[in-house]
Amino acid sequence: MQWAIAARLNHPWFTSSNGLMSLPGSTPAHDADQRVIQTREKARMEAAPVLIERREGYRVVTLNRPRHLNAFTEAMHQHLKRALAEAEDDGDCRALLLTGAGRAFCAGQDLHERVDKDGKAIVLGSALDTYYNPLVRRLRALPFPVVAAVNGIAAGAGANIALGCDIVFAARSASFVQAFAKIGLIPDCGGTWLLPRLIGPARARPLAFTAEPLSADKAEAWGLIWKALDDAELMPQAHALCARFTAAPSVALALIKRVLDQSWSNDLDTQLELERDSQHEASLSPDYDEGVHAFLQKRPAVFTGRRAM
Ligand code: T3D
Repeated sequence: MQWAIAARLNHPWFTSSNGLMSLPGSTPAHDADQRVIQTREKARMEAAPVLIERREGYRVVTLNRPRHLNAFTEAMHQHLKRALAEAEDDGDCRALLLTGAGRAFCAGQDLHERVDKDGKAIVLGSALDTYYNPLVRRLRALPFPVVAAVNGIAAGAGANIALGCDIVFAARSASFVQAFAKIGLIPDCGGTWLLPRLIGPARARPLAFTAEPLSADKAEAWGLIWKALDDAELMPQAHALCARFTAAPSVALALIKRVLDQSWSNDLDTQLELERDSQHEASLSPDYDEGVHAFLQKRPAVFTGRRAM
């Protein structure tokens, strides 16, 4: 603790003449080793197409190809797939924050990977089955809220992956572009399903036909996203929401996600039956017992997020 304070105060113990931090008793050789490790770590972080940060009770996943506006490559898909699987397997993870590095959220498929060695555009058959469709399904199946913090432009698959998250915050400088028609494709990643349902066909059609950008403010006004925020507010608010979910009754939240998703294709009778069964499941969780007792005892509830014992 003392060391941390001294470091912050730029104590001579910790700051060598070259500006690198050194611990008491460290030698020039040790400093050089540290420098190599730091440089390697920095290079590894810069090269990783997806960054994962573990916070108390939730994870932050950052699409990390800023020079290419975080466009999706095969490698990025593989890293993202692993990041989501690890988050799902981590019993302590109760929310996930998805964002992009640099000035964009994601510009969709990296089009450099869509040209073959003869310079011809690659014909798309089952390509979506390999990465995009499983990705959208995986995001929907995660048993906790996925919060998108759309930090900049979200185009093509990038737009629809953001919109497929549970809660979408967007910076006021961000925009959503159904870029597909510009390159002779149709909206994918669930866009043709989600857009008419969220904003109606009268708005979905021109967005898809023209590929015109939709501002974050308009996206909020149209009910396409939860909130447009001042740029400086985006990450603090997204983190605050994820932190809040870490103290939430996670079993109920997982059920809410599933029941709301299934409502899209259920009639009322089927949905009522699903609500009955899911409510039964929720009531078996210790958090329900805690919630009721906390209310009756006029105190804040302390949820554990545990399943029934
Ligand atoms: O293929 C399948 O499996 C089917 C699935 C398809 C899903 C899809 O996502 S299809 C749609 C693919 N995405 C696009 O068509 C969007 C292409 N990008 C743009 O239209 C524009 O870049 C933006 C509107 C997103 C942003 O424009 P702007 O002016 O802010 O930036 P920029 O200058 O165009 O881009 C900056 C750099 O990122 C630039 O690189 P450079 O020239 O500086 O070396 C640009 O080439 C690169 N970049 C942007 N988007 C992509 C990209 N590189 C590869 N692929 C991209 N999608």
